[in-house]
Amino acid sequence: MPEFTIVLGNKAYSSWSLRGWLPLKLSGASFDEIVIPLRESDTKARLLEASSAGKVPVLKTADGPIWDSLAIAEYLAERFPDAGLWPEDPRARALARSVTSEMHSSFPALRNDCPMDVRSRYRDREFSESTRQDIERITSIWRDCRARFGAGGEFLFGGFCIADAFYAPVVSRFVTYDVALDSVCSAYRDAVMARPEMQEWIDAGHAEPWTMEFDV
Ligand SMILES: N[C@@H](CCC(=O)N[C@@H](CS)C(=O)NCC(=O)O)C(=O)O
Repeated sequence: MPEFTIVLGNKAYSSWSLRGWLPLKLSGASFDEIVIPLRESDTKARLLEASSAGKVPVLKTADGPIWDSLAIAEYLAERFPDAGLWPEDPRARALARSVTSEMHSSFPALRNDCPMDVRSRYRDREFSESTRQDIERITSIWRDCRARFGAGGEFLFGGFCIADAFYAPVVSRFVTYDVALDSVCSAYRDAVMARPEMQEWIDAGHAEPWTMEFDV
Protein backbone atom coordinates (compact mmCIF):
# COMPACT_ATOMS: atom_id res chain seq x y z
CA MET A 1 0.00 0.00 0.00
CA PRO A 2 1.44 3.44 -0.90
CA GLU A 3 2.85 5.45 2.00
CA PHE A 4 1.02 8.68 1.13
CA THR A 5 -2.09 10.02 -0.55
CA ILE A 6 -1.99 13.49 -2.03
CA VAL A 7 -5.20 15.40 -2.59
CA LEU A 8 -5.00 17.79 -5.54
CA GLY A 9 -7.09 20.21 -7.59
CA ASN A 10 -7.41 19.94 -11.38
CA LYS A 11 -3.96 19.43 -12.88
CA ALA A 12 -4.86 21.80 -15.72
CA TYR A 13 -5.33 24.73 -13.35
CA SER A 14 -4.19 24.13 -9.77
CA SER A 15 -0.80 25.78 -9.34
CA TRP A 16 -0.62 25.13 -5.58
CA SER A 17 -1.32 21.47 -6.18
CA LEU A 18 1.62 21.26 -8.59
CA ARG A 19 3.84 22.84 -5.90
CA GLY A 20 2.90 20.06 -3.46
CA TRP A 21 2.99 17.22 -5.98
CA LEU A 22 6.45 17.90 -7.46
CA PRO A 23 8.38 17.52 -4.15
CA LEU A 24 6.44 14.30 -3.52
CA LYS A 25 7.50 12.96 -6.93
CA LEU A 26 11.09 14.03 -6.25
CA SER A 27 11.06 12.29 -2.85
CA GLY A 28 10.69 8.89 -4.55
CA ALA A 29 7.92 7.90 -2.09
CA SER A 30 4.99 5.77 -3.23
CA PHE A 31 1.67 7.61 -3.24
CA ASP A 32 -1.92 7.60 -4.43
CA GLU A 33 -3.64 10.70 -5.81
CA ILE A 34 -7.14 12.07 -5.37
CA VAL A 35 -8.09 14.91 -7.73
CA ILE A 36 -10.96 17.14 -6.55
CA PRO A 37 -12.17 19.28 -9.47
CA LEU A 38 -12.35 22.93 -8.38
CA ARG A 39 -15.41 25.18 -8.79
CA GLU A 40 -17.92 22.29 -8.81
CA SER A 41 -21.02 22.23 -6.56
CA ASP A 42 -19.47 19.69 -4.16
CA THR A 43 -15.90 21.06 -4.25
CA LYS A 44 -15.92 22.85 -0.89
CA ALA A 45 -17.41 19.86 0.96
CA ARG A 46 -14.84 17.52 -0.58
CA LEU A 47 -11.96 19.91 0.24
CA LEU A 48 -13.15 20.18 3.85
CA GLU A 49 -13.28 16.39 4.08
CA ALA A 50 -9.59 16.30 3.09
CA SER A 51 -8.47 18.94 5.62
CA SER A 52 -9.97 21.59 7.86
CA ALA A 53 -8.24 24.29 5.77
CA GLY A 54 -10.52 23.43 2.83
CA LYS A 55 -7.78 23.87 0.25
CA VAL A 56 -5.53 21.70 -1.86
CA PRO A 57 -2.90 20.33 -1.82
CA VAL A 58 -3.21 18.05 1.19
CA LEU A 59 -0.74 15.26 1.95
CA LYS A 60 -2.30 12.43 3.93
CA THR A 61 0.41 10.82 6.07
CA ALA A 62 0.69 8.41 9.01
CA ASP A 63 1.40 11.59 11.06
CA GLY A 64 -1.93 13.12 10.00
CA PRO A 65 -2.93 15.40 7.10
CA ILE A 66 -0.50 18.13 6.08
CA TRP A 67 -1.96 21.05 4.17
CA ASP A 68 -0.30 23.96 2.43
CA SER A 69 2.29 23.38 -0.30
CA LEU A 70 5.23 24.76 1.73
CA ALA A 71 4.44 22.62 4.80
CA ILE A 72 4.22 19.57 2.52
CA ALA A 73 7.57 20.38 0.90
CA GLU A 74 9.27 20.89 4.28
CA TYR A 75 7.75 17.68 5.68
CA LEU A 76 9.05 15.69 2.71
CA ALA A 77 12.52 17.29 2.89
CA GLU A 78 12.74 16.25 6.55
CA ARG A 79 11.35 12.77 5.93
CA PHE A 80 13.57 12.08 2.85
CA PRO A 81 16.88 13.81 3.65
CA ASP A 82 18.72 12.02 0.81
CA ALA A 83 16.31 13.09 -1.92
CA GLY A 84 18.04 16.46 -2.45
CA LEU A 85 14.84 18.43 -1.96
CA TRP A 86 16.84 21.39 -0.63
CA PRO A 87 20.39 22.26 -1.79
CA GLU A 88 23.16 20.80 0.37
CA ASP A 89 25.24 23.99 0.65
CA PRO A 90 23.88 26.06 3.60
CA ARG A 91 24.22 29.37 1.71
CA ALA A 92 22.41 27.94 -1.30
CA ARG A 93 19.78 26.40 1.00
CA ALA A 94 19.19 29.74 2.75
CA LEU A 95 18.62 31.46 -0.59
CA ALA A 96 16.46 28.56 -1.83
CA ARG A 97 14.25 28.89 1.26
CA SER A 98 13.99 32.67 0.77
CA VAL A 99 12.98 32.53 -2.89
CA THR A 100 10.57 29.65 -2.20
CA SER A 101 8.91 31.60 0.61
CA GLU A 102 8.77 34.70 -1.58
CA MET A 103 6.95 32.66 -4.23
CA HIS A 104 4.61 31.30 -1.58
CA SER A 105 3.65 34.73 -0.25
CA SER A 106 3.96 37.13 -3.20
CA PHE A 107 3.17 37.93 -6.83
CA PRO A 108 -0.61 38.43 -6.53
CA ALA A 109 -0.80 40.42 -9.78
CA LEU A 110 0.72 37.65 -11.87
CA ARG A 111 -1.51 35.09 -10.16
CA ASN A 112 -4.67 37.10 -10.81
CA ASP A 113 -3.87 38.23 -14.35
CA CYS A 114 -2.38 34.98 -15.59
CA PRO A 115 -4.04 31.93 -13.99
CA MET A 116 -2.24 28.65 -14.57
CA ASP A 117 -3.82 26.84 -17.50
CA VAL A 118 -1.57 24.19 -18.98
CA ARG A 119 -3.94 23.60 -21.94
CA SER A 120 -4.13 27.14 -23.36
CA ARG A 121 -1.83 29.51 -25.23
CA TYR A 122 -2.30 33.29 -25.49
CA ARG A 123 -0.28 35.62 -27.70
CA ASP A 124 0.25 39.40 -27.54
CA ARG A 125 -1.10 39.78 -24.02
CA GLU A 126 -0.94 43.29 -22.54
CA PHE A 127 0.26 42.90 -18.94
CA SER A 128 -0.63 45.39 -16.22
CA GLU A 129 2.17 47.40 -14.62
CA SER A 130 1.98 45.32 -11.43
CA THR A 131 2.13 42.06 -13.40
CA ARG A 132 5.16 43.39 -15.29
CA GLN A 133 6.80 44.17 -11.94
CA ASP A 134 6.09 40.63 -10.70
CA ILE A 135 7.62 39.19 -13.88
CA GLU A 136 10.67 41.43 -13.47
CA ARG A 137 11.16 40.37 -9.85
CA ILE A 138 10.77 36.66 -10.67
CA THR A 139 13.21 36.77 -13.57
CA SER A 140 15.75 38.67 -11.46
CA ILE A 141 15.46 35.90 -8.82
CA TRP A 142 16.05 33.26 -11.50
CA ARG A 143 19.11 35.10 -12.88
CA ASP A 144 20.56 35.59 -9.40
CA CYS A 145 20.11 31.93 -8.34
CA ARG A 146 21.44 30.61 -11.65
CA ALA A 147 24.50 32.89 -11.50
CA ARG A 148 25.36 32.17 -7.87
CA PHE A 149 24.42 28.52 -7.36
CA GLY A 150 23.24 27.04 -10.67
CA ALA A 151 26.59 25.82 -12.04
CA GLY A 152 25.97 22.14 -11.22
CA GLY A 153 22.91 21.76 -13.48
CA GLU A 154 20.10 23.49 -15.38
CA PHE A 155 17.99 24.58 -12.40
CA LEU A 156 18.03 27.44 -9.88
CA PHE A 157 20.45 25.62 -7.57
CA GLY A 158 21.84 23.12 -10.09
CA GLY A 159 19.68 20.07 -9.43
CA PHE A 160 15.88 20.26 -9.48
CA CYS A 161 14.73 21.08 -5.92
CA ILE A 162 11.81 22.56 -3.96
CA ALA A 163 12.61 26.08 -5.20
CA ASP A 164 12.13 24.90 -8.80
CA ALA A 165 8.93 23.09 -7.81
CA PHE A 166 7.57 26.38 -6.44
CA TYR A 167 8.44 28.31 -9.61
CA ALA A 168 7.23 25.51 -11.94
CA PRO A 169 3.66 26.91 -12.14
CA VAL A 170 5.17 30.31 -13.06
CA VAL A 171 7.19 28.64 -15.81
CA SER A 172 3.96 27.10 -17.08
CA ARG A 173 2.25 30.53 -16.98
CA PHE A 174 5.14 32.11 -18.91
CA VAL A 175 4.57 29.49 -21.64
CA THR A 176 0.78 29.93 -21.60
CA TYR A 177 0.93 33.73 -21.77
CA ASP A 178 4.02 33.88 -24.04
CA VAL A 179 6.13 35.99 -21.67
CA ALA A 180 9.31 37.18 -23.43
CA LEU A 181 12.45 36.09 -21.54
CA ASP A 182 16.19 36.64 -21.84
CA SER A 183 18.53 33.74 -22.67
CA VAL A 184 19.18 32.71 -19.03
CA CYS A 185 15.49 32.66 -18.10
CA SER A 186 14.32 31.03 -21.34
CA ALA A 187 16.91 28.24 -20.89
CA TYR A 188 15.63 27.76 -17.34
CA ARG A 189 11.98 27.75 -18.53
CA ASP A 190 12.80 25.11 -21.17
CA ALA A 191 14.69 22.94 -18.66
CA VAL A 192 11.74 22.99 -16.25
CA MET A 193 9.25 22.24 -19.04
CA ALA A 194 11.41 19.28 -20.17
CA ARG A 195 11.34 17.61 -16.75
CA PRO A 196 9.51 14.27 -17.02
CA GLU A 197 7.45 15.13 -13.92
CA MET A 198 6.24 18.36 -15.57
CA GLN A 199 5.33 16.50 -18.74
CA GLU A 200 3.46 13.87 -16.72
CA TRP A 201 1.49 16.61 -14.91
CA ILE A 202 0.71 18.51 -18.13
CA ASP A 203 -0.36 15.34 -19.97
CA ALA A 204 -2.71 14.54 -17.08
CA GLY A 205 -4.06 18.12 -17.23
CA HIS A 206 -4.83 17.68 -20.94
CA ALA A 207 -6.64 14.42 -20.22
CA GLU A 208 -8.97 15.92 -17.59
CA PRO A 209 -12.64 16.30 -18.55
CA TRP A 210 -13.28 19.55 -16.61
CA THR A 211 -12.99 23.05 -18.09
CA MET A 212 -12.80 26.32 -16.18
CA GLU A 213 -13.44 29.66 -17.86
CA PHE A 214 -11.12 32.58 -17.09
CA ASP A 215 -11.46 36.22 -17.92
CA VAL A 216 -8.08 36.62 -19.62
N1 LIG B 1 -1.15 28.78 0.44
C1 LIG B 1 -1.85 27.58 0.06
C2 LIG B 1 -2.78 27.90 -1.09
C3 LIG B 1 -3.73 26.77 -1.42
C4 LIG B 1 -4.83 27.19 -2.39
O1 LIG B 1 -5.22 28.37 -2.46
N2 LIG B 1 -5.32 26.20 -3.14
C5 LIG B 1 -6.43 26.45 -4.07
C6 LIG B 1 -6.24 25.65 -5.37
S1 LIG B 1 -4.90 26.16 -6.39
C7 LIG B 1 -7.71 25.92 -3.48
O2 LIG B 1 -7.72 24.93 -2.76
N3 LIG B 1 -8.83 26.56 -3.83
C8 LIG B 1 -10.12 26.07 -3.46
C9 LIG B 1 -10.92 27.03 -2.65
O3 LIG B 1 -10.36 28.03 -2.19
O4 LIG B 1 -12.10 26.76 -2.50
C10 LIG B 1 -0.80 26.50 -0.31
O5 LIG B 1 0.37 26.87 -0.45
O6 LIG B 1 -1.13 25.30 -0.41
